[in-house]
Amino acid sequence: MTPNTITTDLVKKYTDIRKHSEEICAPLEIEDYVVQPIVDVSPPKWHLGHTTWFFETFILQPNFPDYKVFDAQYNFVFNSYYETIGARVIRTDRGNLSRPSVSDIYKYRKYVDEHMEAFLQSAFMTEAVEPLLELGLNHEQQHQELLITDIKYILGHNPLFPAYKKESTVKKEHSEHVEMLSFSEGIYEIGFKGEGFCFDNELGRHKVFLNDFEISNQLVTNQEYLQFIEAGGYSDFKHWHAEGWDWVKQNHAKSPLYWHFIDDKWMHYTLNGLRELDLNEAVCHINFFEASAFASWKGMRLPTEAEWEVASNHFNWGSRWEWTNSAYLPYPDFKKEAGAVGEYNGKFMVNQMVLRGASEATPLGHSRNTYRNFFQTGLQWQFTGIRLAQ
Ligand code: AVJ
Ligand code: FE
Repeated sequence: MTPNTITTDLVKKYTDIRKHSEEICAPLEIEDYVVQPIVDVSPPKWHLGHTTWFFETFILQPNFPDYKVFDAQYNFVFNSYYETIGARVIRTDRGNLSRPSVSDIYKYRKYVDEHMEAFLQSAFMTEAVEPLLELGLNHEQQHQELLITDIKYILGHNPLFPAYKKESTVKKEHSEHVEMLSFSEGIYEIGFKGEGFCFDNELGRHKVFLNDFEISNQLVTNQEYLQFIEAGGYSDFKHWHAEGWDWVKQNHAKSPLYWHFIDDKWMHYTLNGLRELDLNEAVCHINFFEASAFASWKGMRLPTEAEWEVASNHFNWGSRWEWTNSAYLPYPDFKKEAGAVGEYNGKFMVNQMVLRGASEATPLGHSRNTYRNFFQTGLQWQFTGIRLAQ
């Protein structure tokens, strides 16, 4: 490839990924862009601004001479958690800001995109900037998934249960054949290897010892989860962690998020609106406590992230993020990068659990079997599911 086609490919990759975030928001009404019903959910307009701020702050400002920021006040509004970059609006206030308006934020995106396109075609786009550009694009893709989960929460907690989009015509495939896959004890290697992008938390590749284990080739279905509910799973402390049982009691938890028992039927909110629960579909929107309690009730357990990664070439994955029983910790060789981007993943390596796989909300091309997602134990709003091991 000539330098010119490399540049054209880069610009195309940039514009395609940036456009996709706006496509996700296209079905929204203006009011949908602004609300923050819980602290974990960010207003869609905030995601659109924050991802733009990321390119402006980490690429254009340090690398494109004479670049002028779109609005100097936006740093305070769209900095998520970078102490290196300075003060920011507290997270719980993201939904209290009627300004910048949605239309201002779309103007901000356009301004930054025009400058990014010029930058990518300039001599300032050197090899040294490539990792940051990759990080910026992968960051945008992470927020595309968050946009979908947050939009679902916003619409799914509105008493009108509005649909985000019309029913898709794609038939869901249910495979019936459930099997426990066996693996022998031994030394295996996990962690990212090869070409292409990975996040710092997937490095370095290292050896792990695993005992004999079995892991299911299928995710737990709504039907199986319903059996747990009907067997009194939410009213018997014995399958729950202490913190999990506290969560059940404090929240009067009785079912996964978005489930509603209406007129003697289990319904659930989907992106197409309120629908009857499909019993053959993989259970979704359960937190780590629920996943663990279900596994315990079954007399099984959740896989560790190493078991999951070693086994992952032998089953289909990608429709749900799968809770593992591994704490989100640095790999033995983990190195925190210098500067603000060192805050990207490393500082969250406490009090969270690892999820493996991907989900129906994950953008195409943004999954790998070494990808380490992570969330706190009580959170249900991501597209999470359960795979059993023993
Ligand atoms: C990896 C999904 C837990 O939600 O904070 C977004 C992704 N990192 N911006 C998160 C992320 C920086 C991250 N998760
Ligand atoms: Fe972010």
